[in-house]
Amino acid sequence: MSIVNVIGLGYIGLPTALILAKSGIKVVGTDKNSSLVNSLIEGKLTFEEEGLMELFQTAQSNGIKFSTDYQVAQTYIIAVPTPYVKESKKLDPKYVISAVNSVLDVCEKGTKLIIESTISPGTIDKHIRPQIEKRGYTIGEDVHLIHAPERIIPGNMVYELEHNSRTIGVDNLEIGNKIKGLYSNFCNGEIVITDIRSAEMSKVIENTYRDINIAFANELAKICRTDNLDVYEIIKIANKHPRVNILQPGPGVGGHCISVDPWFLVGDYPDLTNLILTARKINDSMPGFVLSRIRDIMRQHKIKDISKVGLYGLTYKENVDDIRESPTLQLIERMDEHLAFGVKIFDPYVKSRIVEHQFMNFEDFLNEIEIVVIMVAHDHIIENVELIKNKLVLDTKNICTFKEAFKL
Ligand code: SAJ
Repeated sequence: MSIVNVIGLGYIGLPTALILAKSGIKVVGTDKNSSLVNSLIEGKLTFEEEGLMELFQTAQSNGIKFSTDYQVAQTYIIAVPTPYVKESKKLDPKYVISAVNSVLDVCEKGTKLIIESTISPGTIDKHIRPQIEKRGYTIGEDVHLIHAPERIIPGNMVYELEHNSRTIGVDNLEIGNKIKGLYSNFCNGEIVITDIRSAEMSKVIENTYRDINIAFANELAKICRTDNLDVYEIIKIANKHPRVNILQPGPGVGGHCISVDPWFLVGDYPDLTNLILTARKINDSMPGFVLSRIRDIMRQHKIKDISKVGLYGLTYKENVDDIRESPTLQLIERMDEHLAFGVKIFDPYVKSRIVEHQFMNFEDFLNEIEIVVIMVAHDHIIENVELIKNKLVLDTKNICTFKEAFKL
């Protein structure tokens, strides 16, 4: 049986490799980071995720292998990062291009090259096809290109890998059906076959849709604050309407997807993306809004020293250890710009020290502060909410039921 070589063993590649192996496929996971590969070989997971350990154990007993080398194979799944350039907001395809080149060095004729990484619409035509052709390969004969964007949500990845619908973008239906066959080994959701550009675009607009909807909730929070209305009560009532489903306001939008992908559209269609750009700006303004709420509370209670403020939560959302683009990091950056140094930080999911004044122990953290700002609704704080009742609390995630808590 031919193997599937999964390239990039991060948040998407690793669970994908494991679930393929669980379904009985021969899988080798490849990553250029040798310490990550060694950890996996030693049986240690590189991030925490519900159900991932079980999946890992099953994949191990089914013979999954990990390596820093690209394998000779018929099928490759590329799940490497696709960062964006901060200034231009455009996607930087360097890791995908480099992975494609390394695949071309070793692949068999007729190989199926599946790109799962999120890419901006047009990336395959603009960057990947020319690269393959430059190397003298004929697309459709030597190499078949596929874009199968992932859709799983951190915190519920294993479940969603099996149950979400998927998109397969291809140049021809025959290959599309083969890839559909591969994914249906573990995916019970509907698998839609389309062309590559539509697959690229649909992925990016899914995240943009969510960004816009979160921005609406955040704008409502600001409106309600001005008039001293309870935004959560208002959203709850509005959502009783059968065709209304407003999301929840919060301290900002983080993660490597929703806060990033809409920028690809803004970068590529600057004259056409008014709504999308405005939504991005609203969500990006939220850490600043939290900062102004902190200032209000400090003034009201005559607290002058910012080091009496503690931010609870560093990750970009609850019950994950991922800090990419997190609203708390955005907030700290803003504080630094305003020369407000010394704010205290705690997150039970972040085990290494990544910011100044970060505490590793919750009680020590509480002992140092007068104001707790809940930035992330980890189960840990929900379970320990009694411990912060004697503090001033700014609850940006609406988890506190006691009426003294300040809200967004
Ligand atoms: N957030 C709010 N209010 C809400 C919901 C979320 O402020 O009502 C915030 C979260 O706190 C977080 C951010 O938005 O900071 C994003 O979190 P999320 O849970 O909405 O989404 P992600 O970034 O973890 O995952 C998204 C998902 N996409 C969609 O829901 C359309 C996931 O399915 C994708 O696979 C993933 O992006 C990706 O990789 O593209």
